[in-house]
Parts: sequence; structure tokens; C-alpha cells
Amino acid sequence: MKATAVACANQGLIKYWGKTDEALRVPSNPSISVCLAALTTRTTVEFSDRLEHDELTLDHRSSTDPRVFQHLDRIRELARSSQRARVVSENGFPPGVGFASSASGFAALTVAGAAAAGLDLTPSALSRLARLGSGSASRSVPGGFAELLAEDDTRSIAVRLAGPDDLDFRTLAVGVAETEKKVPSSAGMRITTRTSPFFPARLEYLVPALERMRAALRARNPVEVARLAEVDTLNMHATMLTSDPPLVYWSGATLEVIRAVLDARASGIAVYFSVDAGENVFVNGRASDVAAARERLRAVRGVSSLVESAPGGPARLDPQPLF
Ligand code: 2P0
Repeated sequence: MKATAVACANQGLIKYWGKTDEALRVPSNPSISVCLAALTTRTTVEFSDRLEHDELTLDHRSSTDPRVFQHLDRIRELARSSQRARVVSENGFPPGVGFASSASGFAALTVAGAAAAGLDLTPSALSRLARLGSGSASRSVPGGFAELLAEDDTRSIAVRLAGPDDLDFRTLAVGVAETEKKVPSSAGMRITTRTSPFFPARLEYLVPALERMRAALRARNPVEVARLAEVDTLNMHATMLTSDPPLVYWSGATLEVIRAVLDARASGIAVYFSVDAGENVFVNGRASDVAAARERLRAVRGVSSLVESAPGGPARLDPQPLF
């Protein structure tokens, strides 16, 4: 059987950085994200008796990414199937934008793969399954503004806190990266949780920080959501910078964009920065403020791309296959 799904990438607003169980990708803390409608992945999966081994094509190139094959094994185990799969996946991101995402990729693979295997999973089961592929992918399953709970394996699922149209919220994805990030998230999280003296302080700070973010979403307050994401960015990066070895994900251009955001704010435009585990910067705020800051950010040295995105919806099956 064949099925196709489309899923959005997402931006951590209260960020996920640490696991209590690496094999099962159980997060150390709950995290809250917003899906990005402009950054999507489309994936088609076919399970068939005619295939002798799994075949994977990512953005028109043959791939042997073991994480994808392991994920197909998880789906086969749930479906009690031994059929091999053909997987074709394409990122709808503007070329060279540097925001390629395991979140949209594993969310689309999960939704398409489960349907292609004939599984009829609940939204919670789909979110958990996506988490086993990549923690942040679980948040792309419900879409909108979602919280990934940090419980045990079965209860660490993402639930929706607000729909994509509930807040006047926009994100400018500001691309500055020219290279792949140096330390992948899984390895980086391990280093931080084991070595940063600030990590225990982060876990303490997160309890009220999460509550404030949930309250800002309930109040439909986009400026407060953007502000709290900036506060959390600095808190998470403080734990990365104080890891041993240090994790310095920012480049000079990252700081230039951050300074431009602070300057914009000083001149009365309510925009806030947010940085995940990489050099690129998200700039968040109301649609009118993000539009007002756009040209200033385009002019910053080192900026190679700007993509404006509204909040996105859930991962969904789609009738348009890639093969
Ligand atoms: C986030 N990040 O909340 C944070 C901010 C990176 C920094 O979710 O190891 O790529 O595959 O579970 O999902 C990155 O985490 O990590 C992430 P794995 P993933 O968006």
C-alpha cells in the first residue's frame, strides 16, 4: 500500500534540549513549539512484497540514513509486517535556506508510513511514534502551537495548545548558515545534560517558564509568546555555551541578526529573536511588526535568505504522491 503525507517544520518556543532516555527519546523537559506553514516536507511511502530491501530518496538523492530505516522497522513491528518500503521525501523549503528539518521529515514519514502499513493510529499514538524518530517531530503531528509532554515513553506525546489561526503570530526564518551544524542535536544534548553546570538551573527555570508560555497562548498574546521564546533561547544557549566541550552554535552573522532585532525593538518594532541548535535565527512577533522589521533584517551582513511563515497545521495525509 502507498500513502503520502505533508508535515510542517516547527520552531521550539520553550525548547527541548535533553533526554532522560536516549533510545526512546524521552525528553528531560516539556517543550512548546509553533509549526511553520512555509517550511514543509512531503513524503510518500509504499510497502510492497516486490521490494527486496528498503529504498530511500531524499530531495532527489539516494540515501541510506539509518534513522529512517529504523523508523520503518518500528512501523513494520506495529503492523506485524515484513514488507520492505520505498520512501521518497522532498523538502518544500526554498533552496539553500538551511532550515532542513528532522521534525517535518519524521512527522511526514510517520503519518505516511503508518497509513501505508494499514495502521489506524490515534493522534497520540502517531505523535509518540514520531517522537521515537526525532523528539521535535512529535510536535509537528498536532501542528499549530503544541506541547510535547515529558513523561514516560507512552505518555510523552504532543498536544495542541492553540490552533494556527488563534494568534496573530508570524515568524521570519532568517537564513545565515552556510554549513551543516557542527554537533548534531542528539550528541549536543548528551554533552549539555552531562556537563553544563547550568543545566539543573534550566530545569528549575522551566517550570514557571512553561506555565508563562501556556498562559500567553491561552491569552492569545503573540508579543508575549515571542518575548518568552527569546528569553528561553538565551537560557538554552547558556547551557550549551557552558557545556564541556562548549557548544557554540552561533556564528558572527547570528549575532548580527540578534543585534538588528534588538535595534528594531529599540525603535518601537515589537520583534523578538529565537535560535535553535544552529546559526539561523527566527524572528517572531505580530504580522505587522514582522513586516516592519523585514527590510532591516534583509540588509544585515551575512543574511542569505528570508522566509516569512504563518503558523502551520497538523501533519496530514495528502492525495499527491511523489511516485
Ligand atoms: C526545539 N531543538 O525545541 C529544540 C531547540 C533544538 C534546539 O528539538 O535527538 O532534532 O532527534 O530527538 O528533535 C532538536 O531536537 O532531536 C530540537 P532528537 P531533535 O526545537
